[in-house]
Amino acid sequence: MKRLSYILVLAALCLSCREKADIPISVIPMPNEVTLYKSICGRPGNIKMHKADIGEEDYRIEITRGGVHIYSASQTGNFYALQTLTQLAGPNRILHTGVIKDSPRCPWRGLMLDEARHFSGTERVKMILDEMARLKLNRFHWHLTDAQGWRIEIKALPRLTETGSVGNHSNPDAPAKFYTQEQIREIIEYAAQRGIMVIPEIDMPGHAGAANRSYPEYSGGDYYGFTFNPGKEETYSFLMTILREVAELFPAPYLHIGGDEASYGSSVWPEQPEIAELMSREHLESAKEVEAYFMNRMADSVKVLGKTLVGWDDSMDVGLGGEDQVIMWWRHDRPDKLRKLCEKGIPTVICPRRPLYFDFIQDSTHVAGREWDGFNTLDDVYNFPENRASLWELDTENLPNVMGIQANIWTETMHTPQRVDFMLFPRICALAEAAWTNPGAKDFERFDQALEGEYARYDAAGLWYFDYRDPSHHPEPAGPVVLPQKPLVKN
Ligand code: TNX
Repeated sequence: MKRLSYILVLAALCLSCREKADIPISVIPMPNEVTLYKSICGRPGNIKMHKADIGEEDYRIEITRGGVHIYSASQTGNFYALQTLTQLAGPNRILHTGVIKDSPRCPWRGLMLDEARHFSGTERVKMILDEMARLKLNRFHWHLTDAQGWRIEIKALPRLTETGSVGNHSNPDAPAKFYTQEQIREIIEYAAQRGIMVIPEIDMPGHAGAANRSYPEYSGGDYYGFTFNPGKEETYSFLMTILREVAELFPAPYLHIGGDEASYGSSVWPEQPEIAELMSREHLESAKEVEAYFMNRMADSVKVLGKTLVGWDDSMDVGLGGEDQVIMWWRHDRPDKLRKLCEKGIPTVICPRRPLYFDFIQDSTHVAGREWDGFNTLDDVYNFPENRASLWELDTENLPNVMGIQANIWTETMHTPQRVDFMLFPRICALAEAAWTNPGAKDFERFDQALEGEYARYDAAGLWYFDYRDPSHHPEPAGPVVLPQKPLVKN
């Protein structure tokens, strides 16, 4: 009799362990499968790691009354499990028992930082990498060269940094700022420890102004020195010298060579003697065909260096976009291009201006930043890409062909660190959930609540973020709103 009642009590206890808990989950991005029970883990510090035959970035956590078991295949999976666990336990370090099974929606969860317009520097980049890692973002795309500045040391071509790193978008005479190769190695290592790959971008044939200031002999002849000269053989050797050093420095299998907006400078190409000669020799009829010739030669160079080419979607218009290349689709007003990429199954990273350009403002009261038929609010980023499926006539069946989702921080209007923070936080959280969490597990209300923890952390760290529910809490950073030197065309 005694024994029977003992068993009954035990069974009742067990049932209560299995009773599901309806508690808010404070993890960002929301894990894809979560079951939590009412009972509490008595020893949350007792964590055991196990090897499991699952995806590189996947993980499983089993929380029992006696401790925690983490299953993963790699250091990254293990790191992600620990991120989830820490956020789940919260400041009170309380864990409910249960099981979390998680794996990312997209393999490429990226953030791009433009260092050319305004330079961030090692400490700021490390801070951004820390925030990315916490949110399981895994690709840091580094826009290192543009018209306003050349920010990467190339040992064989010292003038690129001696001359090209002087100036920024607000002040052409601002002191030289660039990364030495040693600093770059340090950042790559810092990122790798956090599961983040660093992808360098050397933009060409346009956005080449800083390089052309340093070595004017390779300039394409347009007024702003915006393009390289595709008519000179020496230009190709010059660019190969740069790309060879970049390819050796960065372990990533990808090399981004830009390819955007060449038309801003290429209309004068046919008037340049070497380019006119190239055109007649190669039977090229227009600047566009010259651009195609240039991009295809550079694509061969990237291949010779053993890397996979990444290019902006403009490069599709000049013949790039093969199965062995990655296209970054940014022109949100050209959904036909995205449909084509999806249909052909070309590896694609989607980073459309709306809603994934973080230089766009996020509230109607803000003034310093871009707009285009509206602006990029937190929930617009959060609900991406499902919120664009019908506008772009995108068959969501084809979305699995999209390898990644990325947001881009263009820094023309971000002349202080505070402005970068303001444009980045908390939209980076919405980006992370859009890229990681399957649509069925997403819920803006839950996310909004989970942000409370992030706001507290930002406050403690002195990060200037935008809280849409209380815009006056952190007003848009004042200070001279620096207008672009050239009017911002609708690019
Ligand atoms: C377009 S996106 C650009 C950038 C600008 C950005 C400003 C792309 C490939 N080119 O050069 O910084 O717009 O939003």
